[in-house]
Amino acid sequence: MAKKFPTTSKNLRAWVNKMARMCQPDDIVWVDGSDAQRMRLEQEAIVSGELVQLNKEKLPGCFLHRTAADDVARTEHLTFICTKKKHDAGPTNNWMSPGVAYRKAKTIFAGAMKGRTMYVIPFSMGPVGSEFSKIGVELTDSRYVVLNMLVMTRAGEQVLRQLEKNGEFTKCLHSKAELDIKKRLILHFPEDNTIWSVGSGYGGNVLLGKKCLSLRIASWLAKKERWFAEHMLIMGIEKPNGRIEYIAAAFPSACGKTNLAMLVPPEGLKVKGYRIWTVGDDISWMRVDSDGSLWAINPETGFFGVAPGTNSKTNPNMVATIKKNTIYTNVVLKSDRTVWWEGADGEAPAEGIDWLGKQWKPGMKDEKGNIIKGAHPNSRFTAPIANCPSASFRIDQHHGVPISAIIFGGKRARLAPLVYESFNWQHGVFMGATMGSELTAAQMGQLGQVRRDPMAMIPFCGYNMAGYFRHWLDMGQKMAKPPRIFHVNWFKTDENGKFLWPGFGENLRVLEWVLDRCNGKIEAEKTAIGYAPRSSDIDMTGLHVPEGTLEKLMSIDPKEWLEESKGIKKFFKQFKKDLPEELWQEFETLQQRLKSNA
Ligand code: GTP
Ligand code: SPV
Ligand code: MN
Repeated sequence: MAKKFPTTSKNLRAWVNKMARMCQPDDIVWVDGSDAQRMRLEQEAIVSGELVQLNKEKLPGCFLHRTAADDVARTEHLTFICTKKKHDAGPTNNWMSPGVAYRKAKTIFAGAMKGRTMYVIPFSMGPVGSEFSKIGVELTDSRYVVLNMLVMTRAGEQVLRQLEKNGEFTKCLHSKAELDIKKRLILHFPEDNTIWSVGSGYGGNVLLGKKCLSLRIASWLAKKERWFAEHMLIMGIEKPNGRIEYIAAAFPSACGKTNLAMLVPPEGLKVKGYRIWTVGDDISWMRVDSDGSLWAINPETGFFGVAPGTNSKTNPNMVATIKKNTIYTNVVLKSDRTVWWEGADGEAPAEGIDWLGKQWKPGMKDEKGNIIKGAHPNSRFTAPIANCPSASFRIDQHHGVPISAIIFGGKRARLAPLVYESFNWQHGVFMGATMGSELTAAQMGQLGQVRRDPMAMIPFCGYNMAGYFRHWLDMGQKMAKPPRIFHVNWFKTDENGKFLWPGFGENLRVLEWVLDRCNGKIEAEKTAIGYAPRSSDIDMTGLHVPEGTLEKLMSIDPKEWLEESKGIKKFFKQFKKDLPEELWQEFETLQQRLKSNA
């Protein structure tokens, strides 16, 4: 018994016992974080078919996993915030009362782990013991989940010791159950510090330390404890004089966070000697420190990145990162036991096994005549940050890094210019609150449709978003030196639907302007929507784009913006009286500026 329950925390033991009585696993195994245990689990997962061992010479320590065909992305319509009062979840979240939610889920969890092992994973989001950090314990019947959590979080014995100090932790329960979409629920109980996820085996639904704890539960805590839990990358930009400035950027899912966080400076800017440091690619926890500025940590230790489009040209740092100790999900298996996806390096293989496990050849078509992709558009890899050549040396710093700029962005074929800056903090909050973006493969839904996605948090805010906006406004008051706020769009297209901006490494040209603005080095042009770069202020050295490209990228059409405002107004109105008055003021003054420019 002592071996099975290696903790002195009564709280934890009681909860594990209770959940085990409900799920009825054959066995309970505590995850200790050792290499020996991990390797044992890998071997078991190969035998059970959960993992395929990849080529040991070319991809050492790498595995392939395939999910069920209808379990390939976060299922937002099955994701709920379960608060006593519906109003606390707000109009943008799915809501269920805790009583109903527990009851519904219990019927699915009951006996769901029969014939399986229940793994107990103690994990810390953030460095163990840091004042930023939060502890969770995930119970799961999936070895794939355990192996992913070991990459994505600090997990194992030392976390248990930390937990025992005050006994507090987020209770995270997961079961694959039957992997039946009709019996799938992702439930958050912020009032109980609890997450229940059942019926899925896909990343964001089941790696409960990630979106569920680090954003939905953490955003609730952050409001209460006056900090930020955000869907943001964190990166450092080092100048030749050795000074590193850090920025945090919020883009919706599959809109370029991972790529920006580890960009390689473009050829044309090489002489300037920049160096990039990756702190995080998805989640940022930020606190106001005694110096009055905002400090950030990345609570994770791994990347759960989008595979399609990743190659040596777009993201060489990631290509290097995923050469070892990586779990690939839903990509193509080649005959030499390496992997491939659309937009990977090299030619498509003559044949392979696709993400569904079927024999596949490039160019194959379905009965409707559409090309069948080998890898799922939301196929991903799980890899340790430590593998990344640009990994920051401050990742384990308890204190994090100071943030000079916050950048919002989305995927917009039209409307939003390449870059602009807010007039002040309040206007910056308005810019974030009115973000829009086209839907991608990272969520189940209609691809390409524009939806409002404030601060890239619409799927992740664990409470009433009107309160979240209030929190953002209040935090501005709390800081002596608030970061400046910007908006970017790498995805504007021309008349033929081609991207106008080359993106990826070239995005550093925009960040250069952002930092120059933060340091008060250059003036800017005042436009209806914010400060914009003067035409000569973005360094275009070595960039071969047709004449007039920058003008097209920077153009602001007041009529289009007035049209956009209708959607913003509708979005704001659903919050009724809860919406902070400041945001309506910003809305009105924007209307006036647009009308006088139209
Ligand atoms: P999540 O992990 O879902 O939160 O996504 P993310 O925001 O980290 O997005 P990621 O960096 O993985 O990029 C998603 C897709 O956008 C990939 O297919 C990239 O190749 C593509 N992409 C990233 N940056 C750029 C860019 O600057 N320009 C263009 N055109 N595409 C980009
Ligand atoms: C996202 O969808 O924003 C992701 C992947 O980063 S997931 O972990 O599935 O949420
Ligand atoms: Mn994300």
